[in-house]
Amino acid sequence: MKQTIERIKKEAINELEIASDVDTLNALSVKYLGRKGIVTQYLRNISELPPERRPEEGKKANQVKKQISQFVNAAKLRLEKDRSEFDDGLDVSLPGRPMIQGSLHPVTQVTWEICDIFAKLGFHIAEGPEVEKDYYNFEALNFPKDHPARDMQDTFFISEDVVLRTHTSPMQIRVMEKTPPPLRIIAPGKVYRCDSDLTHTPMFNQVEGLLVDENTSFGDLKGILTTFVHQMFDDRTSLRFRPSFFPFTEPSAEVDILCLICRGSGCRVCSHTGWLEVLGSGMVHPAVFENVGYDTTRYTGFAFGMGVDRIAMLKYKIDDIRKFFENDVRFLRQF
Ligand code: 2NM
Repeated sequence: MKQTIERIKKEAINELEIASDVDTLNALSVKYLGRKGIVTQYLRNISELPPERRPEEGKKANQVKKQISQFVNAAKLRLEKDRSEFDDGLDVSLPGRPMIQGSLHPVTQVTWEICDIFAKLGFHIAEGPEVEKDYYNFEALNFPKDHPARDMQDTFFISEDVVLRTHTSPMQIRVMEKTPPPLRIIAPGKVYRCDSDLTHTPMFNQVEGLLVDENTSFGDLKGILTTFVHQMFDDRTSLRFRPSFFPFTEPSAEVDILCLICRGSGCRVCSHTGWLEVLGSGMVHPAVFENVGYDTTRYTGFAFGMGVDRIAMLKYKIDDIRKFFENDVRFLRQF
């Protein structure tokens, strides 16, 4: 026995420490611990030693065998762990992947824009249920029992006296019931009508506004809506008020704006009239105030409503309302 077991151990450890792959470790394991391995042979040769030295040498050599074996196993585990981390595709030198960021739906953006403009004019935002009592959707708003809007063909009925709201005006009633005048509120949200064609979807979005105070005039209504249109579009966008009828307002007016596309000269979008119908409005009918217990000798007010989907179509020059509901990211990404 030329080499002592200590020397063998030292050499083995030196070699194992620089082994950087599993194949090398396996080869070293064979070299030292295999059937013809250095440590194995050493153990075998112990039988040639004088009997009194055999137990001590045998014990030392078995210890070394165990240590080398443990070292090999630990090194293998470490290498396999390193490799599996790289196999997971972790390459810290790669540039980061950009986060895919969503955005608000164009109709939501326009709803918020409208609300912002009215918020600056002192209006509070009021939101409420989309499933509504017939009383709030029709009765309190002065719709006669036989009004065509109450027809099954126009309204989604949940039961005899519960409907999907056909406008957001029920919120105005709910707020007035709980709040003494004066008040300014706008009610944004989804509304539902039994209607579906190229320009109508059974669900659409509305913003309605209400102002109640002493000495409120039609002039105030015109002022507020003119300010709104100028902020929403631009100062060149003139308004036109046309007499109309709504059960909850008297007098009532439709509000047209100068066509955003042709500026009045006539085009397909405005059906060659030069004007676009965007708002309904009027002075609140005293019957509505009576339903909420307001003093009609002291208070007057005005209200208005608009379809947000239609305004968003005009603003972004979109010709087909269905694009808003297809959820195609190639369309939605543009806003
Ligand atoms: C419109 C047009 C005209 C309206 C009326 C009321 C209420 F509750 F005060 F009676 N809220 N909204 C109104 C008036 C809505 O939308 C086309």
